[in-house]
Amino acid sequence: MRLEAVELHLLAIPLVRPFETSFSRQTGREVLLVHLITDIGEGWGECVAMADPFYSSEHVAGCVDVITRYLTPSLFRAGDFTAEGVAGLFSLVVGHRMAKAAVEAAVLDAQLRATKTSFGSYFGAVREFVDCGVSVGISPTIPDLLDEVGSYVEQGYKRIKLKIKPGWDVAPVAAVRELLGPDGLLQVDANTAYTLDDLERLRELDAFDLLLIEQPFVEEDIRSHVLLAQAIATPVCLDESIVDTGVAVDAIERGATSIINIKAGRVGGYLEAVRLHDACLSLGVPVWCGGMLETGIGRAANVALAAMAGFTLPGDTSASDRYFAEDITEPFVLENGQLRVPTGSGTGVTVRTELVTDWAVWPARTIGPDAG
Ligand code: SMG
Ligand code: MG
Repeated sequence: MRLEAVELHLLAIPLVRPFETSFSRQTGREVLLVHLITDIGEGWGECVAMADPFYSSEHVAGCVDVITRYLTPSLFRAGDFTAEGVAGLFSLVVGHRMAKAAVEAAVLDAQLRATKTSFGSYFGAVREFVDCGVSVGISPTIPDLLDEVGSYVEQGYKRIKLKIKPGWDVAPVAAVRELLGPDGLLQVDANTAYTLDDLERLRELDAFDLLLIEQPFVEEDIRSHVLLAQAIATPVCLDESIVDTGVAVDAIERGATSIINIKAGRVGGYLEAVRLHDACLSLGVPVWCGGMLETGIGRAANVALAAMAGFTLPGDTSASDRYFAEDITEPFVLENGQLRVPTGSGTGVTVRTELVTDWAVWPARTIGPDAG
């Protein structure tokens, strides 16, 4: 395909309830969308970067800059390109994986719409529905937390993930384990809030039969995760640390992680996410699909990814109404704790352009051939 223009849209969407993690409390989702216009048709990609660089080093304003000054110009320079060639065209830019992933997703959407192929069939999806978990933020009190978890259980979610941090760990986990009973699937995510000094505290979590503990230590610190994995019974799962397939295989071989959270944005795109999935499958390492409070655009692609064979654990692929009263595509609705994998061309969802305009933080920015 040949690029004609890239339009960037920045939206602010209110959340139905605040989402608190070990690093921030969010009341809205500021989300960057990439709308690609090419000679074979159009595509949309969602950028998972947050407004602030607190989850990882990327943030929305940085992605806007990198997409405008580097990534889009490299597509114009390429002339004729395919989704499979995008990562190579972007390789001169170090890092900035979330920015790269958003553009690559838009290219893939345009390409697959033109060839009438769904993301699911392109990825090699093996299921029509995916099991859904839900990520539950830090609550003001344990009764508030139990109310929230109880409502998700009622809605049918198959797995609960609790955000934890020092001072909000053993007590909430114990209370939720009691609520769920011994068979309820439960896991925790620390978003790097601990150090090895907390090892004894983290070992106390072994009493609650958790599926996994996600990213207790800073992303660069693989060694401490190895030591923790040797010292506790709960499986360690890396999220932030896993920036590509090579890092994942290394972390697995060193014993730092025995389960992987796959987020396409964090690893630089859906094509790298598929490679990571394939590597984990061949190593016998279970994977699950992470989430970044996506709108319907990113959620559709995530659900298609999660339909691949190696995604054997429920993902953070919640229904649209977990975060948003209204989605910018047709909403994803839970059916028996599952989401249906879209089968239409590309992501299979339609962007409600009137909402893109209504929720815009600034007017759409068009990047043409003379940028960069
Ligand atoms: O999309 O349901 C979702 C969010 C799931 O907890 C979630 N994501 O570390 O896994 C994670 C976090 C990152 C975003 S927190 C603002
Ligand atoms: Mg995480």
